[in-house]
Amino acid sequence: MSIQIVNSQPYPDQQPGTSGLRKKVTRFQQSHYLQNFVQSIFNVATELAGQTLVLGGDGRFFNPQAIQVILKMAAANGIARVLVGQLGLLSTPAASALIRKNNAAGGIILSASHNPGGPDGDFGIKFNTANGGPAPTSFTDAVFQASTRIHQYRIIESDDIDLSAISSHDMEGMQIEVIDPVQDYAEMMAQIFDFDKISSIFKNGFRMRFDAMHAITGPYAIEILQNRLGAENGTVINGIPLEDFGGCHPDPNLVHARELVELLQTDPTLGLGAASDGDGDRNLILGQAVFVTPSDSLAIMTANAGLIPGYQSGLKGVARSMPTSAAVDTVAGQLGLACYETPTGWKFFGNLLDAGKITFCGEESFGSGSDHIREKDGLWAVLFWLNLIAEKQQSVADIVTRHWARFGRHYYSRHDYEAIASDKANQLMDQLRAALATLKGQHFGDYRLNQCDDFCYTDPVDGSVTEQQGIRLLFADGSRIVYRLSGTGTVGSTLRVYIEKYQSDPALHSQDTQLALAELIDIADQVGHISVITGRSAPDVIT
Ligand code: VG1
Ligand code: CO
Repeated sequence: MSIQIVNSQPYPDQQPGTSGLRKKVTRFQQSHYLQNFVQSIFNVATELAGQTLVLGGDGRFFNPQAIQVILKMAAANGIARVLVGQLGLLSTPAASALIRKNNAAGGIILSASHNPGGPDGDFGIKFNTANGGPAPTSFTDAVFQASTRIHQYRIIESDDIDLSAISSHDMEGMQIEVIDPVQDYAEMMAQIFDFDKISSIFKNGFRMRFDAMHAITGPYAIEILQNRLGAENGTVINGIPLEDFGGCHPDPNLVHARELVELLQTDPTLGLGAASDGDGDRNLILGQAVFVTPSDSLAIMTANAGLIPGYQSGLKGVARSMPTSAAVDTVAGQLGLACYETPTGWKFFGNLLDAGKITFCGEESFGSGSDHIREKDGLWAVLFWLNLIAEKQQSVADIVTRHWARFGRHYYSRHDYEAIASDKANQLMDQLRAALATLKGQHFGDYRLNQCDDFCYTDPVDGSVTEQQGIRLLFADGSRIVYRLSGTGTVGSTLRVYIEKYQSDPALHSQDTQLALAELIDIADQVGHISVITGRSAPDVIT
C-alpha cells in the first residue's frame, strides 16, 4: 500500500457557511488547504469507511484537480467505493439522487453554487449525508473543530484516474465507478412528470429557452428538454459547461440572467424562459412580461400539485425559509396543509422531509424542491412549470394572475448590499438587535409594528435550536421586513433585506413591485440605518 501520511498545519478559516466551505480559488490552491478540509470531513464522517461515497462537482476551475485529490484521500481513508460523475461532473440535485439510489453513506460536492468561477473566482466543497441532503449544523461544526486541530492527512500515492469515459477502476482496493452524470436523474424526472403531455405541447409549437449559464445543467437540460421531450434545437442556451462560466455570474436572477430576459422581451413566441445556477439547484421562471418570484412559484406549485403525476396522492405539508414570502402559507391555510418556517439553508428542510412532514419546500433565493431528493432542484422546477402549462393550457402570466386572484398577491423583493465591510455589517445587525425591545408597537406612517425578533428555530423533529437567523419586523397588516447577513459570500459581508406586503384585492394587483413596496423600503432604511452605517444609497442587486 502506498498510503502517505502528510504533515500539515490547520487553517483558521475553514468554517462552513450556509452551504459548505466557500473561498476564493487561490485560497483553495494553498498547500494542504483542500486536503485539510477533506481529511476533517473523513475524520468526522467515520461512517464512510467501508461504504460508498458519491463524488462530483459543477465543473468550475479547480474541479478536476480537487476530484483527483479527493479520490486519493478517499482510498487512503478506507472508503470502499466511489461513484464519480464522468469528467468529475455532477449537479447538486443529481448527486443527492445518486446518494439515495445507491445507499451511499454520503457525498462530496464541489461547487460554490451561484458564485463566479475561474482562477480568480470562488471554489467550494460541501458534504451531504446518507439521506442525500446537506450535512446538519452539528456535523459542519464538528468538521470545523476537526480542521482547527488537524496536523496530518492521508493520501494514496498514485496516478490520476482517467475520468473521460464511463469505466471502472481499482485504486489500492477502492473501487471507482465513473458514471454518466445525467441518466439516473433524467429517469427520475420521467417518473415524476408527465413527459408525454409535455412532449405534446412542444409538438404543437410551444417554444422556450433554458439558460444553463455555461454551468452544470447544460448536459442535463439538453438530454431532458431537447432529446427526451422534443423541444427544438437551440432551446438550451449557454449549454456547454465552462470552468469560468464564460466569465459570467451563474446566478439565475433578473440581473445576471439578462440575456434570457432580453430574449423573452424580443421574441413574443417564447412561452417560457428558465435558468439554473452553477450547480443546478436553483431555478428562474419567466413568462411573457412576467417574472415568477420564487416565493410565488412555491405557492403555485402547492396549489396545483394534484396536476402532477408524482404528487397526485396529495401533499404531506410544505415548508419555506423564514425570509421567503408567506404566499405559500396562504395556500396551505386554505388547503388545510401544515406549513413550516425554517432558517435559511436547505439543510433545515432535511428533518421535515425525512420525517414525512412535508412534500414541497422552497426558498426566496430561487430554490424549490420536493421529497424526491434532499436538495433544491432547478430542472425539477422547470419541468413542474412545463407540466403545469401542458395541463392547464394557460400561459405563465395567466397561471400567475389567476393564482393571485384566488389567493391574493404577496408583493416581494430582496435588496442585497454586497461586499460591505464586515464591522459595519455587524454594527448594523447589533444595533437592530439592541433596538428590538423599543421598536415594538411603534407606528411608521400607516404601518404599525406588531412584533419584532431575531428569528430562532426549534426543529420540530429533533428539538435542536438555531438562534440569530435574521431580524424580523412584522407589521399589523401582515407586511414584513427581514434583515440578515449572507453565509455564502467570500468578500466582506453581504446584507440582505427582504420586504413583503400582502394585497388581497385583485383590483390593486397591477402595481409595480418596487412601487408597491416603496414605503416599506423607506422604513427598512430608517429602522436599519442602512445608508447611514454602510454609506450606500442603493442596493447592488434588487430581485
Ligand atoms: C444563499 C441563499 C440561501 C441558499 C444559499 C445556498 O445563502 O440566501 O437561501 O440556501 O445561498 O444556495 P446566503 O446565506 O448567502 O443568503 V446555493 O444555490 O448557493 O447552494
Ligand atoms: Co446552487
